[in-house]
Amino acid sequence: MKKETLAILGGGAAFDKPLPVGQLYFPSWDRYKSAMHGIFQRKYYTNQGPLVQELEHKLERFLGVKNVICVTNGTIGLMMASEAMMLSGKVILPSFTFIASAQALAWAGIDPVFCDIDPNTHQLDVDKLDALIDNDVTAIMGVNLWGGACDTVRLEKYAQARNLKLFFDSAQAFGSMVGETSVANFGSVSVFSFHATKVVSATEGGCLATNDDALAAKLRNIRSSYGAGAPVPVVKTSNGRMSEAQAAIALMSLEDFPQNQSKNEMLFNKYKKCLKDLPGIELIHPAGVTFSNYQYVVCEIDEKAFGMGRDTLLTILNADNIIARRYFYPGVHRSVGFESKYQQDANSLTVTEEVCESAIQFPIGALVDESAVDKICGIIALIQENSEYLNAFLGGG
Ligand code: T4K
Repeated sequence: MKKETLAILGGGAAFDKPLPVGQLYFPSWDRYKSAMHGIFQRKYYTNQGPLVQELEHKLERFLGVKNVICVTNGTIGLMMASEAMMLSGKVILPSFTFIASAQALAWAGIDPVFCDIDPNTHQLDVDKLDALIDNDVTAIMGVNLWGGACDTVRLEKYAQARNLKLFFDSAQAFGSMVGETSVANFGSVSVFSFHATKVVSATEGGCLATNDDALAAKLRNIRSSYGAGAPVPVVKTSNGRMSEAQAAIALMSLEDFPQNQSKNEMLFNKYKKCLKDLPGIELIHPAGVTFSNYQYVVCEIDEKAFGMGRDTLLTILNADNIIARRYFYPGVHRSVGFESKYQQDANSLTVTEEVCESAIQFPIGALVDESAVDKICGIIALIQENSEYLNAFLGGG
């Protein structure tokens, strides 16, 4: 391949349509029509309808937990968890996460305290917690990233020993397992996202999974629905109800999870093989799990060894319709609403700062196949071979 074939240098885009990073599950039109037909026949759109109930039961079995509470999206799930657990004061979480993790705490009136991450796994670094603990810290929110998990077992012991509450943002870890059990079985509650980009999709959606019946009863009341069961006194309620249309898609997506997971695993391994000899680009493996949804192909770009910075690479790939993304940038501690308050944390978040500048996520999921991965990796190699020229062309580094 010659450098002139790159779209940024005037060649045609490598892909006719944008190739995104998300799973983007679409069932066949016939399956979709038949699911919608059922909803139309029942004349029942929302409020703990039969499809939501079926989904909750199936998820309880799939995740191996006593209670699943389906909700409109993962963010509201995190907000509801913060309220139901009666969190107060400060809660520790990583800054290297989607902003919704911290925003949910802010909505519940909590002060987020940001912890650094492990450079090899990108997961919360348990060794850095001690320095952040004071009398105002009441809980830890672990975030299970990249289809992997933070050190859930160690975190449970750590929280228990200090009488801290513990819960998990598992938005990116649906289906992933720690030892013999799903990630849902750690902490008081685990929150999953069923956003369209996630391995199981309800277009928008999410769920909370907990083995604590009293907490589940509270969560159902906070969500507000006919499925709330016996009323439990809760100060704040919300509308987190999942609609029947969302549940219909989620049921199909859950049924197809095994095929989608194994295709993702195959594509992940293809990326691994194709990128292994390229200097300066390191693939991050889903950490801390015995089984992963393999829905995230995340690499770190070492600017010196690769010959080009992450952002320049991103610009060139995007021109070719390879819609790689720089999740997460900036770190939450540098985002609007948190930056002035948490400026001081930058010094203690050295790994987070580095990874925010070097991490890049590549396309995987329903719209990607083996030949697309070959093509993407070929283009990355071509970019590297011509990094000096391209840097000069784009005036970057
Ligand atoms: N905690 C963590 C750790 C999370 O990762 C998330 C969500 C949450 C909490 C909160 O859960 P939710 O409240 O979202 O359920 C995306 C997703 O919106 C978000 O769900 C996800 N994490 C986050 C990491 O990424 P955006 O704004 O970057 O995504 P967006 O809409 O730009 O889509 C990504 C790519 O997919 C684009 O190239 C466009 C393409 N796309 C997207 C959709 C929805 C399509 O081609 N078709 C589509 O239908 O946030």
